[in-house]
Amino acid sequence: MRLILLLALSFSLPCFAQVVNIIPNPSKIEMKEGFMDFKQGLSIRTHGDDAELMAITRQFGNSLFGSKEWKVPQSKTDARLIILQLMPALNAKGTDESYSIRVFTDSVLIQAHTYRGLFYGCQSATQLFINSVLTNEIPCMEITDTPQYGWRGLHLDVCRHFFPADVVKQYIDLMVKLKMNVFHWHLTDDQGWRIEIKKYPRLTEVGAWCTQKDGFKYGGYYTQQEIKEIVAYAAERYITVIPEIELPGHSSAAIAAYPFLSCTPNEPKAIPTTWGIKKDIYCPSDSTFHFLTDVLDEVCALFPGQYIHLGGDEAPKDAWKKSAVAQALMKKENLKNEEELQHYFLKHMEDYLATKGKRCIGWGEIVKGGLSDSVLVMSWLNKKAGVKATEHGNQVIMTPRAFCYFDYPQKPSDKKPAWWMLYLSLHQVYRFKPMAGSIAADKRKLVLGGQANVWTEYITDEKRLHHQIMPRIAAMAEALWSKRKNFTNFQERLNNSAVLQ
Ligand code: TNX
Repeated sequence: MRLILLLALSFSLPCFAQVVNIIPNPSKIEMKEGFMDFKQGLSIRTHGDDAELMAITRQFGNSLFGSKEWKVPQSKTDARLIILQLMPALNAKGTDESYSIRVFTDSVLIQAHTYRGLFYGCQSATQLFINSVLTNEIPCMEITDTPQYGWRGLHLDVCRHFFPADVVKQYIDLMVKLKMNVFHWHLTDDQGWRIEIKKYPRLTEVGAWCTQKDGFKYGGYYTQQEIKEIVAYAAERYITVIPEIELPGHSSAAIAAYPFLSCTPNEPKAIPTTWGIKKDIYCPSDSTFHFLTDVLDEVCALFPGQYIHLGGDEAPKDAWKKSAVAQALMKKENLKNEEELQHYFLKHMEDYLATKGKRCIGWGEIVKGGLSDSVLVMSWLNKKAGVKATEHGNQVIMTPRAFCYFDYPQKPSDKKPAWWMLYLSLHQVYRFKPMAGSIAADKRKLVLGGQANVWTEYITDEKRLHHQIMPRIAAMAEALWSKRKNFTNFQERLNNSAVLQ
């Protein structure tokens, strides 16, 4: 019987997919003879007892034995062993994310060169076991796995609608299961400023709240303590958090709190309750630069990662055209137009970040007014800005909206919430290839990866958030991690996954 099953496994893809059910699909799976049955339970052992290994083991135990799907009775004597082993290698980089899993009849060996790799091995093993709880056995096999892209991001806009810290942690939990490693946290926008800045309390006293038509005060923000906790929570899970502090546009909330930031400080200011592109943007004045460097001081202290995202998208130049301050600065710095002024603005902040050892990210529009050498470009309208940036030698993240915008409806039967939105099917997300297109072969290494963006104009609560990301996030994870792709096979693994329900 087992022999027949094994033969079926080797020759039939759908059957294979159900037995070795891991998303994202590992690079290589070699089936071996025999089965490991774990009806008597499993027990995790480690080679070594240092703190990081222990933390990984603890998390592995929680995700496996703490899962509501796990109903295997535990026997102390006959439990099968899962062994975690770090295998440092001389040439392995700290960023190495690869791992291997070997399933023998009586034990499972998870090995990696780095803790990060070991952590990912544990994620795959969790899926392997939980998806086999009906039979309590898995075939012997050898999995070797390494990701295609090093940047596998997921973004969340907490400005248009606010999501409390525990929802953010659940979001991170989902990323963990799918081996995603960058959480891009969109913390400031027109409709809300969501990060406590001690030096400027009005940013959250005023800027985090808007008064809706019915008089209801809507909003919220994260205290610095909450932010520290989330950053640490993510770090324990090998996820880097990248904060986005938008400039010079999408800044109405900050301007409502501190009108001196606008080129028209005496005009009435309010936090908008409508969506779209707003014309009141930061004025390129000394006091704005001073404010922003103060803000970035606090931001840099909270986020240990290498990158800070400074926005740069959708900044209409109407206010600058009419502003004496902006025009005088253009003249002084010999800038030809307002796009060059935006470049100057961003470069000023980028240079400041560089003094703190940080690198700056900007949305695709920043290629318009001239590119600095070190800025990382996030190409969102399509891939053109990204391609242009690679020609200039800059690193890029591809996140074209036709593949990566999870605020778009999943299918025509979903209510279409806004005129600008296209449909984005599961299949379309799965087809996403960050490197495809007209990128010269020698520039391809500049494409670090991709990410899904979740703008929340129409995502009002946690339930809707879940609806928008599931299951497209699984397709994105596989698009970014796996070299072996097959949509039918992916759908089958997805439908049979107990871990991703
Ligand atoms: C464009 S993507 C925006 C956001 C909107 C989004 C809606 C980007 C850099 N800017 O401000 O929320 O479209 O899909």
